Amino acid sequence: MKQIILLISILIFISACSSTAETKPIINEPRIPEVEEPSLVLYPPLETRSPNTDFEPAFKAQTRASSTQTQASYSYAILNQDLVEPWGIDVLPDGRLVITEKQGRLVVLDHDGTFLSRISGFPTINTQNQGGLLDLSISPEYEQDSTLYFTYALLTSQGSATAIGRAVLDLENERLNDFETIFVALPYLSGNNHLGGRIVFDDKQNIYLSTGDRQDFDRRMQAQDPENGNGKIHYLSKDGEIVEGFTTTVFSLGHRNVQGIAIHPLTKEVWANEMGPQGGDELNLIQYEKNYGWPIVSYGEEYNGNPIGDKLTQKEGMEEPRYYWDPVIAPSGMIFYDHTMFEEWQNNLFIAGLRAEAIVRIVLDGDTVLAEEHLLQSEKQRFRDVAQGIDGSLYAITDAGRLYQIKAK
Ligand SMILES: [Ca+2]
Repeated sequence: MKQIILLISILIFISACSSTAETKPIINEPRIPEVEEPSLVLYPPLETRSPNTDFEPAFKAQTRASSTQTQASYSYAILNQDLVEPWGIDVLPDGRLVITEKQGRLVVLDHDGTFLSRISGFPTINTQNQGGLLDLSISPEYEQDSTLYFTYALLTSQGSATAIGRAVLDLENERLNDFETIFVALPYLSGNNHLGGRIVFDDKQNIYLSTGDRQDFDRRMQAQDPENGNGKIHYLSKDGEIVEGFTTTVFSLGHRNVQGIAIHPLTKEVWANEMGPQGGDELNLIQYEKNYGWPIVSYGEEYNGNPIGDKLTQKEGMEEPRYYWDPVIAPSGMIFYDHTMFEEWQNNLFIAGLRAEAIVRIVLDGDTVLAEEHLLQSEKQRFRDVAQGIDGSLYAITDAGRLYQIKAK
């Protein structure tokens, strides 16, 4: 027994020494010149489990980058736990929260999580499996038009498809007025999975919308077909039309199931995460007309262990993910943080992690991942989406129906 205690003590001592020894020096150089950033302390990578595959990353820090920890003290609270399968969250200009529930309802909460109303009135939606009422975004001119944009698995007699609709929110009468579907990513198909569905506006008031490959093995190649609406990121006007100067809504192709899109506050780059196969979740920098490889290249494998295609991770004409996770984190909604409440979080990505059961913070250095942190891991929640409050706090919703808020202390 004594020997065991001694052995454990030695092991604890060695691991304490090695983690200190591996802690890298504080990086003082600002990574984006316009912004004075506080110091970032780097630690060994968070992920220590064996990967599912034996692929080599294409460049340093393409996976298992250093980890870091938020230096500021913060607190968090569960503001509401009565949401029913919430999927998307956004913030009104007055700080109130609008949240979609998968079965087809919009919930309005006060900034402190107090329930205000639950509103229905959506078109016919396929709510099976990964279908449902999905994401939402306030109109870029919300203060003038009170309009909300929604994504959903529109259900018709020919099957379902990822669609965008918009309506005017009438808070006084607790209803949505003038609901109209403005875009459908064709074709309609049977099946209820890999529907993408994230929506974000850029500063030109145009929309980025993600779609998915619709999961079935024999449909995957749709992602490579520029004429097909699935497995893409679409770029649309706020009326759901092709943007002036473009010839198609397809902005990028070769996506499996993009569940998070965000625009960098300074560079205006479009970043997207992607639910990969086993061991192949990705973070991509999205550029026009680029091919992101699915299902030709991937760092993952089938969930039964079979290889994807010819087991390639790189191919000419196909973009490398800027980062990948093996094992997967199942990334969902994502934002760039842009507020002074947490100076050290400025321009960092925050990704809701379903499988990770954490809010994943990613610190970027240009197009490379510098560090990763998992927040609220002790809560053991499947995080579905995140949003930034008007006060700079961070909100997150979970599959179990919780609304969290993280604030600086
Ligand atoms: Ca890819």
